Amino acid sequence: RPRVLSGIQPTADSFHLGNYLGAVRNWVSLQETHDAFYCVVDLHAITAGHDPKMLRARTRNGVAQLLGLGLDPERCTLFVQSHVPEHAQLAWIMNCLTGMGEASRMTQFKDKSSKQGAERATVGLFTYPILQAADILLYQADAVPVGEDQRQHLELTRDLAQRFNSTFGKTFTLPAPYIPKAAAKITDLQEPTAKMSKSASTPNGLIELMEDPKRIAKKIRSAVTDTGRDIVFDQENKPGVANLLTILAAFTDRSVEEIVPGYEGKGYGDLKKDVADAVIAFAEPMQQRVKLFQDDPAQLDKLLSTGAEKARSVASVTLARAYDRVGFLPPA
Ligand code: AQP
Repeated sequence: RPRVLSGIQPTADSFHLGNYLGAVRNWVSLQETHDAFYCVVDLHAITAGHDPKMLRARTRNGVAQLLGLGLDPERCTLFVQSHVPEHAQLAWIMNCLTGMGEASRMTQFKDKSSKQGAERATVGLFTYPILQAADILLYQADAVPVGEDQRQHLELTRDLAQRFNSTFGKTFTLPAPYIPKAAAKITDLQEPTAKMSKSASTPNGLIELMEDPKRIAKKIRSAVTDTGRDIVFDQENKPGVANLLTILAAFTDRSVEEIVPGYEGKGYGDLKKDVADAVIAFAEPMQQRVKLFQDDPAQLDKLLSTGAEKARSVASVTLARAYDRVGFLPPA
């Protein structure tokens, strides 16, 4: 079975629609066909300031949400990044292989650091994609299911793997992005040219999977649509309508092309109602499943300890090989 690895940050109380449709939904299906490793990346979550108590709660809640969304620890390896120290260890080696110029070209860093103020951005935020490269390479992943926004980081991962391999001998598998065309990018409901994002979106532009269904419906009703009245899929001129169609298609397992003709003679209000119904039909039972997992922290911890053990059994082999290739003296 080919191997996949992906991660998600515990930086909010709830994952959002973009996280699910861009990434986690694919994780769920890939666990049937692939040797799948999924992690809640808490090391990444401290790159932009955080509260320790909140981080701990969000990490547990993140795991509960992933389980509620359909990850099954019998079918995949689910773990917390900081439980596997090899991530930070390999990241150091990758830091030493990355050029300053190369790292400076990462657009996500540019976006996030300009929002925070360039002086306040941490070195951790700067090296974030390098830690991400280590996450992926440790597991010799063949593919990485992520949203479109992560494509550039994956390119860096491939470059670093290639550089390590050609400098020190073949050690790492070159991973390919796994970004399905449908629903690869969900945009902000209020600003439909920007990606939906937990840190950048306004509360009304963001749909959190764990929020009250009534609020979800309200946000969708007040989503920015576009001038005109026709319901057509035109990302350039009608990004708001295109986003709603993308969401509806994803939740009803149809293509946008199949959906559009049904709206002939109908208005934006009809489309919004259908989108809200579809999202809520998914979110309500999901929230109930998540609550069951949240109510049993002992079971969560047990499951995570098994996950970390499975992850370490792979990561430690790769790290030992990398340490050897780099020339570190083994401890006697
Ligand atoms: N709007 C989106 N559309 C599609 N996919 C998305 N992802 C995030 N936003 C969208 C995908 O979600 C996965 C996990 O993301 P992450 O935890 O790394 O967080 P992120 O990419 O940093 O997500 P946010 O919401 O944008 O957080 P902030 O605001 O903190 O940056 C990834 O696979 C990502 O592609």
